[in-house]
Amino acid sequence: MKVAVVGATGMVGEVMLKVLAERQFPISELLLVASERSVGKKMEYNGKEYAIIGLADAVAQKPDIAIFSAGGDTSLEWAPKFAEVGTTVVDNSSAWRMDPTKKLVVPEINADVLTKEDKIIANPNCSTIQLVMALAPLHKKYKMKRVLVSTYQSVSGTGVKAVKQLENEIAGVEGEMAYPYPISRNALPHCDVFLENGYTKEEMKLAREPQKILDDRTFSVSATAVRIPTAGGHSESVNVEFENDFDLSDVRKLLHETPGVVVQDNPDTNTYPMPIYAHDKDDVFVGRIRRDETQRNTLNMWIVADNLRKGAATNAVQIAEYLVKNQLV
Ligand code: A2P
Ligand code: 11C
Repeated sequence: MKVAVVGATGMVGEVMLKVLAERQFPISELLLVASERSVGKKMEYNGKEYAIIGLADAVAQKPDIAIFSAGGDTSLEWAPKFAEVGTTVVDNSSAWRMDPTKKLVVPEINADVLTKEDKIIANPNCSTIQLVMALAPLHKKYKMKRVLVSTYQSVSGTGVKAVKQLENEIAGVEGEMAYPYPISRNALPHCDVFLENGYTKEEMKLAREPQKILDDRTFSVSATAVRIPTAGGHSESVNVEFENDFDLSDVRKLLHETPGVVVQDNPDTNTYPMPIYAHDKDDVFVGRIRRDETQRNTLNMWIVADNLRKGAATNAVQIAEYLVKNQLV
C-alpha cells in the first residue's frame, strides 16, 4: 500500500508512525505530510529517513490510504481532494464525524459498515472510543437507556502546547498557555470550546458519537468533560442505566471476553485502571465495576485508555487494516 500520514510531525502523527511500524502495516511507499512549515524536514520510519512533503504534493502521488491527524480545517479542505484522486482517507479530526454521508468507525464494533465506496472515514473522538468499547457489549445484552459520563482528560488530548504548559508549570517556568488557567494542581471543567447550549464541544461529541457508532438513538448520553493535570491517558466515571437487569459477574465476564477490553477490578488488591498503567497500550481498561444501589438496572464503572493510541492512532490504523484485509482499498 502507498500510505500517506498527514500531520506526521504532530503528537498523534508520531504515535501513528509508531503503531504502523509495530503492527507491520503493509507499506510499499510512505508519504510523510505536514504543513508548509515542515516541508523538507527529515523524519524516520522503521530506520529509514523520509523528507516531509506538502499536501498538494501528496495528493499528486495518489496514495491508496491517507491517515489524517492535522486538525479539522486541514481535513475539511484536503480530505475531499485525496478522495477525488481515489485515496481512502481515515480522518482523526472532528470534521466529518457527524456527516450523515460518512461512516464513524470503531473497528471492534462497526467495521462491517465499511464499503469500497467510503472514501472519507471518520475516527471517533478519543473519549468516545474508550467509552463505546466498554458500552457496546453491555448494550447488546442489556440495552442501555441512559449514560452519565464524567471525564478526567489528560493534557495530551489538547496537543503539544498543553503538554508544554503542564511541564512549565511543574518546573516553575513561565511560558505560553494552552488553557485559560493553570492546569497543574487544578482541574478545568472545560475541554474544547463552549457551545450555545452551555455544553462544551467535547461533551457533545460524547453525547452524539456513541449513538452513531452503535447505530441506535434510543439511548442518551449526558457528559461533563474535565481536563486534569495528567500527561497522557483519559479516565471516565460512567453510570449506565439499562432496560434489563444484569448480573455483575456476567458484566465482568462479558467485558473480559470483549476483544480490546481488559478488566482490572479487584478492590482487595487495589486493582483498578489508571492512566500510568494504560500508557502506551492499545487496550481499554475497565474497573470499579459495581451496581448503582440507588437505581434499578444501573451500573457504575471506571474506564481508562491511552488517548493517543486506542483513542486516536491505533483506532485509525485498525480501520486501515480492516480496509486492506477486506480489499476495500
Ligand atoms: P506542522 O508540524 O508542520 O505544523 P498537533 O495536533 O500535535 O499540533 O499536530 C498537528 C499536525 O498537523 C502537525 O503535523 C502539523 O504540521 C499538521 N498541520 C497543521 N496545520 C496543517 C496544514 N495547514 N497543512 C498540513 N498539515 C498541517
Ligand atoms: C481532548 N478529545 O482530549 C480531545 C482531543 O475531537 O478529535 C481530540 C479532539 C477531537 O481534548
